[in-house]
Amino acid sequence: MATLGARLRAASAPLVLALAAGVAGVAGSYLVAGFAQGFVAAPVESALSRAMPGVVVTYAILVLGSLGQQLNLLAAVGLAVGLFAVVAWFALGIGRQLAAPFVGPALAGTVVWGTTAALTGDPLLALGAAVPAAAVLAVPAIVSRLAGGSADAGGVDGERRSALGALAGALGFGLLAFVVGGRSGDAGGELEGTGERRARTERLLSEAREKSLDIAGLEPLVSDDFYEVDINSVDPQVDAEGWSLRVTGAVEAEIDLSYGELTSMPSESTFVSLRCVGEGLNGEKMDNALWEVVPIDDVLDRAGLSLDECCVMLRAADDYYEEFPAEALKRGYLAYGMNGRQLPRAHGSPVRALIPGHWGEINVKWLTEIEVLERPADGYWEERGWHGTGPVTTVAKLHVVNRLDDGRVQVAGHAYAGTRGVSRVEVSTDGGESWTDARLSEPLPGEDVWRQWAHEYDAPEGEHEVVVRAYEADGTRQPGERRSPFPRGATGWVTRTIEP
Ligand SMILES: Nc1nc2c(c(=O)[nH]1)N[C@H]1C(S)=C(S)[C@@H](COP(=O)(O)O)O[C@H]1N2
Ligand SMILES: [Mo]
Repeated sequence: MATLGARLRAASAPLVLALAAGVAGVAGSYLVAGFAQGFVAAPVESALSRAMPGVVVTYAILVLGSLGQQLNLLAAVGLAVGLFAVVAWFALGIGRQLAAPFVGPALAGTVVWGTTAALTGDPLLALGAAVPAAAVLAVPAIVSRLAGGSADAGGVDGERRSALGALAGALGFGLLAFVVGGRSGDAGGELEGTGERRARTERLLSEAREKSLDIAGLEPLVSDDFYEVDINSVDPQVDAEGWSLRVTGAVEAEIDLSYGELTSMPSESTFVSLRCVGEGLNGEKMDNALWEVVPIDDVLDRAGLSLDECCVMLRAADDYYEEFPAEALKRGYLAYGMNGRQLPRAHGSPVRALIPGHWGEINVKWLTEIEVLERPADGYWEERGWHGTGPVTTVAKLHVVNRLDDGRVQVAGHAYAGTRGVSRVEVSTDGGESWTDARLSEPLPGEDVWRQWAHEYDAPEGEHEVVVRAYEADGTRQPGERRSPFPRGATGWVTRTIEP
């Protein structure tokens, strides 16, 4: 008579095997697809983030930051493994009923293939999930064949051993897939263009290098590492050849502009800074780049369109959408180059919108459609409670504290006021009692560009508090009132306690 323990062990074998198949299926999908749309966890993750209530997403953004998105991706991978495991478990059961050892694996493989193909829309890459899942399930049958056909060669323990072996193998395969599948093809390629354009971007980029303050740890005026904010973990991959921008809705005649048409129009190289409405007061989601752009007004003019309605809805290949006043769009750009190269995939390749002076969220990446609306509507983030379609607030950030060799303290950061421009930054080293002007980097050309500031001072005895605040071009001082990022962007003066 089998003991209870043995029975439990017998029952656990198919579960372990099913789990192994789930792991192998997800790993195989990643191995063939990489971190792209064909990876089975991608559509699951995107569905998860869309289904999440606005308050949860907002909490995740404000409290967890980018960790929130990583957790979401982890949950999606777990769900995909679980889904495949359930499929495998049922298929194994059916195979057992029929006493046909290879029916279960074949059935599971077919269902995993169908599910993955349906989720990702890629039947060929879906084989990458189906084959490893089926192969893992076939392991015990193969082992028992090799052991001379006697199904209970190893008995209950043998079955459990081979299930555990399959799980170990699947985890090893997962590790391999993680290493091999983690390729990145994200950098923007060479930007085609005349020598004149290349010379122009080179000149502007070197101007930015020369004007950057030489301070250890301070990001230069053209960001080395431009922040990314996306509603999905996996960025869409939009082919420039097949891309076009449609202007639809309340227009006399629709526009359909191809990539070739756009890039053959006269372009400009312009510095534009971006900042995310969801970042903390002294957060790091604020950056600057040199963009290759065509003014949206030129595109509308060419089509004989005058935008007379109130608003526009911009739509993108990742199903993102944002609505804002048509007036802001008319002063905006279509960007297809970044820092002298093609727009990288992560920043919206092949074409994104740039709306000077406005929060990042309406700078729609992977842009596919501009719909002209007769009345206001809510965008993706506004449906989740944010109000991030307006102009940015003014801020001076404090990101660098250096001890100089001569014993002085050096503090530095970036200041940004959108199209209002930064004219001055003041620093206090006594918690706001007295103020001194900071040094500023020379302004870069452009209507919407940040500046760097720096200040050196003799460290007082003991702990002290440094406060920074910016002034706009017209002399307006940055408001001191503290406000959380939610829902319309953080305000207040950045304060930092410096230890002796
Ligand atoms: N299609 C699309 N566009 C998008 C987003 C997105 O998730 N999808 N995120 C927006 C947000 S919230 C910000 S702050 C900026 C960030 O641009 P970046 O990733 O190039 O820094 O892109 C905006 N455009
Ligand atoms: Mo954002």
